[in-house]
Amino acid sequence: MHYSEAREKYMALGVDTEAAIETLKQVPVSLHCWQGDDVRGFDGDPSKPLTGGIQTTGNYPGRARTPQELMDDLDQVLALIPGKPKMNLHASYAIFDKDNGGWADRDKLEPKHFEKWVQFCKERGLGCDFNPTFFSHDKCDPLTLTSPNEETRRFWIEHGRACIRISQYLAEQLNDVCVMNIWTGDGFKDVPGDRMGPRERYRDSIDAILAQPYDFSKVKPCVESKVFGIGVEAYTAGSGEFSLLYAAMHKDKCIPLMDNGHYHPTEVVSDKIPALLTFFDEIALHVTRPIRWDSDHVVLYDDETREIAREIVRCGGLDGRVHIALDYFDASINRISAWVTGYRNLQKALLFALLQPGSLLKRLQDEGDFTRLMVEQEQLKTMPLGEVWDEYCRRCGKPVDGEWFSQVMEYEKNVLSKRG
Ligand code: RNT
Ligand code: ZN
Repeated sequence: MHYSEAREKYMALGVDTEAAIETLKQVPVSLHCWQGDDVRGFDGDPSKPLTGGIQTTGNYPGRARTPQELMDDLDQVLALIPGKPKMNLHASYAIFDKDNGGWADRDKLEPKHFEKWVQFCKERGLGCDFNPTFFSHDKCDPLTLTSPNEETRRFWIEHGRACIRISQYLAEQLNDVCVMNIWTGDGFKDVPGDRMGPRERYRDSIDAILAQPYDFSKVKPCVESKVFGIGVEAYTAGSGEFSLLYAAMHKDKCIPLMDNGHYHPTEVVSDKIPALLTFFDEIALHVTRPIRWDSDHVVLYDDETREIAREIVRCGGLDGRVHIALDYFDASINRISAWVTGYRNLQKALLFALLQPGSLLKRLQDEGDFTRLMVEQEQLKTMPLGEVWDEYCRRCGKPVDGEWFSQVMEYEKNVLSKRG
């Protein structure tokens, strides 16, 4: 089947594939830098393990070990993904060199440590999101923003404030919104003796971070919740209620962030999107794939990814109300392929969502015609999405499915396999 036939088929449903393609080209989706090096960053000892309730598994060869290697890998990814990517950096990816005074601790980070990233983004026409890094560092005691030790807590507040200044710099330099996500893994392995103290300190710490001036139309601090992490199974300070309420009580300066790996297994973020958008002007998402826990597997073109995309689209999320980012890290397969697969799958899910006859489905529901609603929704699953997807990739100047993997293998052979 050709694209033109697929277009006709969708037209018969009242769906305009041309409009869907044009819309999707303009939807920013954040590409997380941390898939390329297993979340290690450049500011610490690379031989030390990740700490703070997140973990990567696997040791596939070819991990990026330097800023240059990571940028080279990102260029491979960028060549193979359609749409409008923007970068997503963690503070631990600061680039230190002789020209900018060498290594600096996290409380002393400055915009100059991200100058090379700004250059990278400018040359490629990308915006950039940012994240303070409250994990994998000596000053985690192991708590950070919730620590009862004032010196520790101060250090991490200063880190957060430095990151606000860096986010403001990124937004200004790249003339684009910078979403700055606050996530800490602070919590306890076993039954706590005090659940409220850490949460009060967390609240006060976020207050202190957000007291650093920034332009809220350009810098969007957010608070990411989590149900539990490895090693902190019994209690997480930044729980769902805590984070959502913090954002709700501070709507003039921050927004909530939902990561779909951070809830109980039968809860779905797709359903939470309209719930939050009923009250918030803007929300942020981390799209990932949890298997049994927050395992951060590569995003697939699966039911929940499609449902998340459908809610983003039909709740008007593409008009800047939903900030979309990817968040997964698989070290057991080729990392470029992992990056590209997840990014393309999210794009595909968004295209699927844009090709839904929204007003028909809404009308059937409002009229109580649930029989036909089910039938229509099921039929949509076998509409010729693939033809529209291929056309979208071509119009973005990017390879269609079946054309990109050999390029990744070529790069693995010539570059990745030669890394020690
Ligand atoms: C961890 C959170 C957080 C991290 C990144 C690296 O559970 O999802 O967003 O994955 O900041
Ligand atoms: Zn996340």
